[in-house]
Parts: sequence; structure tokens; C-alpha cells
Amino acid sequence: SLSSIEQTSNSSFIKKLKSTGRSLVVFYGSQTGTAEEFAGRIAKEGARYKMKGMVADPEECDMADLVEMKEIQKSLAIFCIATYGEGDPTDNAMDFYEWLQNGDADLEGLNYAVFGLGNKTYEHYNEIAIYIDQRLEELGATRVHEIGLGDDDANIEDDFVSWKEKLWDSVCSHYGIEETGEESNIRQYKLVDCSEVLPERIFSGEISRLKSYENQRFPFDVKNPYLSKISVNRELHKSGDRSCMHIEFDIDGSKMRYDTGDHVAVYPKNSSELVEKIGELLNADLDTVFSLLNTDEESSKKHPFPCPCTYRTALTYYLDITSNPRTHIMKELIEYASDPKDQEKLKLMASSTPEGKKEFHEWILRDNRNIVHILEDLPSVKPDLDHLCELLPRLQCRYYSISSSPKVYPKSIHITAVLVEYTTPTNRVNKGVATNLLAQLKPTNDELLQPTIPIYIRRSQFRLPPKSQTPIIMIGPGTGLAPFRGFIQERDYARKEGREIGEMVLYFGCRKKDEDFIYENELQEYVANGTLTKLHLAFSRDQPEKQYVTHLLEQNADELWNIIGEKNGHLYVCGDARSMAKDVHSIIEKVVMEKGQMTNSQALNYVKKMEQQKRYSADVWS
Ligand code: FMN
Repeated sequence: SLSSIEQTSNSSFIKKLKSTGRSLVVFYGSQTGTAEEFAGRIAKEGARYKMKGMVADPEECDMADLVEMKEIQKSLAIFCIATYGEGDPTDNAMDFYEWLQNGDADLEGLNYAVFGLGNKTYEHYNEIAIYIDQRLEELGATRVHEIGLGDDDANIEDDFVSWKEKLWDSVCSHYGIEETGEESNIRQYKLVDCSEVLPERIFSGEISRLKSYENQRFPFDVKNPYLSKISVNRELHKSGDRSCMHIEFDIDGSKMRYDTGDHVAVYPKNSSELVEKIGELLNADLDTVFSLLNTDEESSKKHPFPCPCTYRTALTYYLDITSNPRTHIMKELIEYASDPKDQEKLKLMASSTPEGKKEFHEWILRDNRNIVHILEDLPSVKPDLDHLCELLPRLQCRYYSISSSPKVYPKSIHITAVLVEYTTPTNRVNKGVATNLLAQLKPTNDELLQPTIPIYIRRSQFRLPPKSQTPIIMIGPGTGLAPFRGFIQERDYARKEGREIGEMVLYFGCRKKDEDFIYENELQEYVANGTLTKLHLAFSRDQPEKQYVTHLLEQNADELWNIIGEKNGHLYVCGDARSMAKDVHSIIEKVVMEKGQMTNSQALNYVKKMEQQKRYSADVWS
């Protein structure tokens, strides 16, 4: 495409390395910024070893230039690579991944190391990083340090820091260099005063184009979200103290199209209460307009987020102020602590000693402190607000499984979302950023006052079988029911149009029938009219013995095998990846083994094949 030609023309990372006297390049494959952040931290630390480093986005580089790395003395390429979905690369690493797969470049003389970012609850744990690490060696490159695998389900920060320490040891012995001890606390961005900037040039929460919300233009996507009205927002729980919302986004006139099984992304904003608190704690005027400009003029990333904007806008729309900060933030805060006690605490948490790791684990992760809590509990720590804005990660959009079918609802997108709210060990109430915002967005009768929120549609692989006659089993306890509501709507529509539809078996579970049995009436209606062949229900707290969908699956082995084994049907799982989806997987393997009369390994192969043929699909989160 034209844009890729434009990019490659000014994107030889080799040239850039050479012209700026650098020998270290750190590439990242990142979707939500963690790998990018890790890459930045490695590049910065290179200075300690007289290896001036830079970060590079593989999407903006001609990766074939890797063959020329050997022309730079004592050079090193590091890859921080996340894995997604069913073992897929991130969007920005896709081309690089394909280039590695299909090409046969001679990478002799290239020194490299790989750190993978993944999550053990996913079946394809760190697959892309592992592949890249092996493939580079196959192509002749030299592995300077063993691959590190980060597990986001446990403590990926810890995995990263431990790996990084050992990486530098390997680097020192490989190149025969020593640590210079020079700690580079240089800022990556510099503060630019913007008090004179005209109001129409100031960002106010847009994702990329100025005034894009006032002046909406097709087509809508990740960089250009659609400002959708909310036409319905109602409670699905019948009693109890938890809340589950049924929300309908109005997409009439947006030209956005979705398929049953897709996800909708919502751009949230932080609560003004938390934002104001940061302003108060740091004695800052949140209305000040500022910009952060990359001190590396060669970098393609000029600003960390849309600039100029006010501090209030940055903290509200662009920065994540509710997650647990990572250790490098502790480190950068040290210089701002005036009380030696606070300084010691930060130093300890920033160190990679066992005591330091323990303290970080307990005080930040276990006690669940975010940046606001840290500033409250270490009152002498007063960072410059612009520096804090440089350090905090970007606020991410939130994804929801769409719970409607476009056949029935072409002009709206439905979601089913549980309100996230809980008390932390320090007795603070943490509120989920997006769900608490959504909870406030109630439609009104006044067309002009209708609440809105930026959204876009993300395609998924979670699809009904191509043929409407194919029988299916759906397993979706709790809000895992969401995409299946869309599946059922779609087939109900087909049936009413006179088409033949296959059996639909649904497994749903919740705590109590009279509390959180969401969409009960709708489901009963589909049973009554024949669209839903079977509705298996597990209420975990309606009887002394806990009942879960997994128990029901174990009891219904014959029905399961009849549909997946004898009728070649499809099986779908949606919901909690950690326990439920894993348990379902092993139950299915067992059913296949026993009812299909296979050996253990035959059964494993059978299920694997089902996955490859898209007869076994999961839409899960953790
Ligand atoms: N990790 C894996 O090891 N294998 C996977 O298949 C996988 N799929 C994921 C799918 C989704 C929707 C999400 C949110 C995460 C997944 N992960 C998986 C975990 C991410 O790779 C991990 O959280 C990583 O730290 C993200 O890095 P990033 O912020 O740079 O994008």
C-alpha cells in the first residue's frame, strides 16, 4: 500500500542506528502497550553498558535490514513480543512474523534475544515469541541470551525484571563489556509550554484527529471511533447486590456493520473524582495546557498521547490511573520523595532483590494500589505532573462480546456487562473504569442530552457454523452468555424465514435463579418456540451442593458426543478462561475418549482437529 511505501522510505533502522551512534535496537510486538513499555525500558538501560539503544516498531521498519545489523560493531537486536488470540502475533508484528515464516534471509552475524509476553490461561502460551526465538536461530542469528517468558496471569513485571537482569549478564560476557554504572535517568519526553496554543488546536480526548467527535467522518475504526448514543441501559439482575447491565448502542447512520460473535470496543474515561485527586495531591492546575515532545528526534512517535491537551484531559482520556503501576514507576518516583522513609520504600520496591520483589508484591499487587493510592500513602512524593504523565501507561479501550445479531438488530449493538466494583485490602473501593462509566449513561427523553460514548467494532473468529443446519453446543455461564444471545437470535431469525436450523444446546449457569439468571424470559421463549433445543441450567447457590455447568456437562456425555461426534456439530465456550474454559476442555477430551472409544492421545488429537476446523471455538477472558 502507499502508506507502507512512505513508511519504509524513511524507516531504515540501520541508517538510524548508524547515524546516531547506537548499537542496540529493541523491537516490540504490542497491542496494549506492555511490550512497548518493556522495550523502552531495555533501550534506556543499554546506556549502562555503553550500548546506546532505541526502540523500534517492526511495522514501521524494513525488517529485511536485519541482515545488515552485523555491520554495526557489538550490535544487538532485542524483541519484546506479545501473543494474542489463538497464538497470533499483534497487528504491528504481523508482517515481520510472515516475513520470518516465508523468507530465508541469512541472518548470520545478527545477535539477538527475545522476551515473550503472554498469559498461561491461554492455550497458545507465548507461542509467537517462542517461534521468533527459534526461527531467528534457524536463519543463522546468534542467541545472546535465552528467551524469557512473561506470564500476565501471575506477575509479568517480575518475570521481565528477572529476565532483564540475567540478559545484561549475558550481554556483558558475550561482548566482553562491563557495567559502567551510569544510571540514565534521562526523560524520554520534554515538557513544552503550550499556554499560547489556540483553543482549536488543543485535544480534548480525541483518539487521533482533532475535533473528530464534533465532526464525525466515516469510516469508523480503532483510530476513529464512532460516538454512539446509548438507547437502552437496563438492569438484568432481579435481586442481590451485584449489577449486570444490558446496554444498547445506537449505530443507526454510522455505516458500521457487525457480525454475530464480534466484539465492540469502548473508549472509557477515568472518573473525575480520581483525576481531581491527583491534581490536589500534586498541587497542580489541571487546566494547564501542555505537550510532551520526544527528545529523540528520530523517533516516529512524537508524543506519548495526543498533544497539546490539558492535564485534566490527559488524566481523564489518555492515561491509565487505576492499574497497579510497574516497578520502573517506583524507581522514577524516588527522586521526588522528600521524606527519607518514602524514599527507602520506593527504592526497595524498585530493586530486584527478593525483599524488594516481596514488598512490591505485597504493597502494590496484593494491596491493590494504583497511582492515586501511592501518592496518598507516600505523602512526601510529589512528582512533576508532566513527568508522571510520561510514565503512566495509556488508557486502553475495553472489549465486550456483542450480545445481539445484526439480522435482528442491524441498527444497534447490544452488550451484557457486569458492573465491576470491589473493596481492596486497604479498604478502598476500586471501580472498573468502563463499566462504572457505562452505568452512568442512562438514555433520556431529550434527544440533545442523550449520553454518548466512543466505540468501534473489532472482528472476531467466533462464528456460527457456515450452515444453519449444523447442530451446536454453547457453553456460557454468567456474562459468557453474551455472544450466544446473538447466535440464538440469528438462528431464530433464520427459522422464522423458513430455513431449516440445527439443534442448539445451551449450557448456562449463575448463582441463583431468582437473582442473576439473566435474559431468563427470552431464553424460555426460545425453548418454547423450538429455536433452543435444550437449555441446561446450573444454579450454584440454590441448593446445598454447588452446581456448575461443568457438572452438567459431565452428566450429559451422551448428548455431547451425539452432537460433536456423531453429527459433526460445533462446540462453543465463552466466559472465564482461567477455570471454566479449561475444565470444559478437559471434560470434552474425556467425553471424546470414552464415548468415541479412543485412546487418550487419539482423543487429544480429535479435539485439536476440532479446533483447527473451527468446530471448537472459545471466546474467553481472564
Ligand atoms: N497470551 C498468550 O500467551 N497466548 C494467547 O493466546 C493470548 N491471547 C490473548 C488474548 C487477549 C484478548 C488478551 C487480552 C490477552 C492475550 N494474551 C495471550 C496475553 C497477552 O499476550 C499479555 O497480556 C501481554 O502482556 C500483552 O502485551 P501488550 O500489552 O504489549 O499487547
